[in-house]
Amino acid sequence: MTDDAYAALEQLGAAPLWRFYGNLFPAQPRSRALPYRWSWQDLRPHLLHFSKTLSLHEAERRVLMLVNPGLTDPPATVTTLYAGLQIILPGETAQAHRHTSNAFRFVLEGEGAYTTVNGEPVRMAPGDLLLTPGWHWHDHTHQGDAPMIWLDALDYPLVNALEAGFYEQYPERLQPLTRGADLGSRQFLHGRLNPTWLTPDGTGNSPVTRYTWQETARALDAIAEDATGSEVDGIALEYTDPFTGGPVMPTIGCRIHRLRPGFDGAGRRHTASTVINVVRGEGATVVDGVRLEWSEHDTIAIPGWATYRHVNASASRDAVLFSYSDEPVMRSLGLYRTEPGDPGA
Ligand code: 1HN
Repeated sequence: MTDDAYAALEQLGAAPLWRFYGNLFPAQPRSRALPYRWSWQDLRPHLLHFSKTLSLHEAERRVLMLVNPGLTDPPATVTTLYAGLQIILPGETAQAHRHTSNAFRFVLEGEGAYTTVNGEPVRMAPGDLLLTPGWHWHDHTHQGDAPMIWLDALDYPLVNALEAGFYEQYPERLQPLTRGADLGSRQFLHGRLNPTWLTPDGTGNSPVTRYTWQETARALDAIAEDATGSEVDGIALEYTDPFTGGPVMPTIGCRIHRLRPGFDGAGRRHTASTVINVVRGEGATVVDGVRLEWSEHDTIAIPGWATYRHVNASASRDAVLFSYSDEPVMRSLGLYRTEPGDPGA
């Protein structure tokens, strides 16, 4: 065919498959996301700067988005997921709203703030994981005496790609408190003794509003001496929905990893895209030949199908990583694949 013949097709809203085939059906996924590290030490002063110069009446949320250099429009951290750093000052409140995206917070610094989720005040302390399932009203209140900083995670890149994003602002700044503090967490505290009067809400979100660091640390400590762990991910525990034993959200799975002193992990890749925040320690994650050195509260992007391995740089101290990924999406759609590999470098 001549070029004219191709031009005629375009006018008719048609295209020759043979010119697109390789891109539409690559032999394996090629993520647009890049391996990347966001430095806590470099970003924290900017958060503090904006906390002094921008009020929470000017900005609905005071958040620095962690934008992957390969995913700037629309901004995302990995292809399906977002991460941001949020700061709130003593005495401040952040306007109530809700969206269909599922969200969670992982607390990095400070105490004395709470998020209200559908009427329940959920308290925040460093290392806590707080869930804000889709379409739940949420607002933040800080009653402590120092800035409070947390990592926000949302699945909006996925939800927007699926064109399922809805958003609504609450008619008042804050919603009324209608439930006991941390009730969703207290009701399932044991994890193996569930309230008989409650049933799952059908969304695939865990009913636990707050997974406290205290409980997480206790779970890690209980097996500190003799757990085998994974040669790739270290002693990795998955936060679970007590009703199902499955991931905490339909779109996002969360884990805590302890890498023993000197841990020198094996390499692996999977179709799930992953974001990591460093709870403590120093080390490196090698991703497709790129060495990402990390220390406390740095954030790391591991694109889907990128090969990675973790290293704890210390011979005497643990490293602890918090991770989240879209693995539940991949699994529920039958798209989860994994294999061992060597990331090089
Ligand atoms: C959001 O609702 C919060 O509620 C934080 O604190 C970050 C980023 C994108 C869209 C919604 C929050 C967000 C967000």
